[in-house]
Amino acid sequence: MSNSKLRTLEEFIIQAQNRFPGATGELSQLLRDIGLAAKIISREVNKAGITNILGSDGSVNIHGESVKKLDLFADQQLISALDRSLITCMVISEENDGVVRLNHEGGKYIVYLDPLDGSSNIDVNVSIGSIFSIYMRPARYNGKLLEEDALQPGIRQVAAGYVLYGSSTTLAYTTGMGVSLFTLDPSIGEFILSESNITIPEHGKIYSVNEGSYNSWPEGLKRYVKYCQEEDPDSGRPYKARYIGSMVADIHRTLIKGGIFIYPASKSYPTGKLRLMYECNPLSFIIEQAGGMAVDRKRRILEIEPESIHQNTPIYIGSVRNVEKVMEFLEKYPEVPDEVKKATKN
Ligand code: AHM
Ligand code: MG
Repeated sequence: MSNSKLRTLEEFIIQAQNRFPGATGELSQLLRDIGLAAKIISREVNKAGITNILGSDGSVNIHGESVKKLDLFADQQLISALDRSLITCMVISEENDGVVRLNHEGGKYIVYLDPLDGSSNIDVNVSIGSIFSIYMRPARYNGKLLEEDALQPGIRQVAAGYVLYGSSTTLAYTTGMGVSLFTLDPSIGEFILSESNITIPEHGKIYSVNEGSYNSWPEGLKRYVKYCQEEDPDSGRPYKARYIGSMVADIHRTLIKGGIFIYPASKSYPTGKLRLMYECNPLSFIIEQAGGMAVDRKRRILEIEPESIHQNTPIYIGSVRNVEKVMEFLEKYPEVPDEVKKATKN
């Protein structure tokens, strides 16, 4: 491709905005702010080892996990980028217990962030990512901003995406009209469009789940994973097992190659481990926009009515045929650990 045909993230966003004559440009600005913060985080992730920013800063986040220095750096960069442009009124981040009210109370948007997902992988130089999810703030007669304004189902996201800091830095986002993928060219410091309207294969030959937890899974999942491992050349089985332990990286591979990623409700995590609002909703929006599917077992992830900003959910996400198959197993073998029964009151 000649350079004249390269499209930067900025150009792409502005061209997309120009297709809507009435657009105010605020969402475009917000996406550009996230793109800028992502470049700064990417630079810091790449030099983490040499600047001694790597490692735990000694504090513990609200979920009791030790916080790595880079988590805090990413959190600060993203929040201050959003604060500067006065479009966002409130941010909810994995690194902050309560909601963070920004300086512009009148801002139109509420943003959820997982500033650095997969942080246990930082120290070992394995891919990590940032995730974002954007909602419109609901209109209220008195204009007051309430914490409950942030509790909206994923189906109401106006945009969502992720940045993967891997062998290259990749940004994927959707505003509900397909998924676009950009790659950071470090020589010019710009995200360049790699692909628009990405589609996930309808069926994939990779399953991705932490098999160390096998004994604490629901029966249907145990049977499904055995099915993935059985030999059946006609359907391409045995499937490959791949599990990075960074959801962004596992979902990015699933988006490109197809297959399924699973984090179930289990004995150890009776309501699932992953967070609905800043991990599962945005990544489900991306996967659905690419033609895939994401459910918690009984419901579409995007239709779950949230009760709290940090709540967990089980997730089965990926190519439609793989997700449908695991659902068949879960229906046929409905037994779940007692802990899961108790937590879900059924
Ligand atoms: P984090 O946000 O604290 O990094 O935790 C979320 C991560 C996901 O990226 C990943 O899919 C999952 O935790 C891995 O969990 P486990 O080690 O239990 O398999
Ligand atoms: Mg996370």
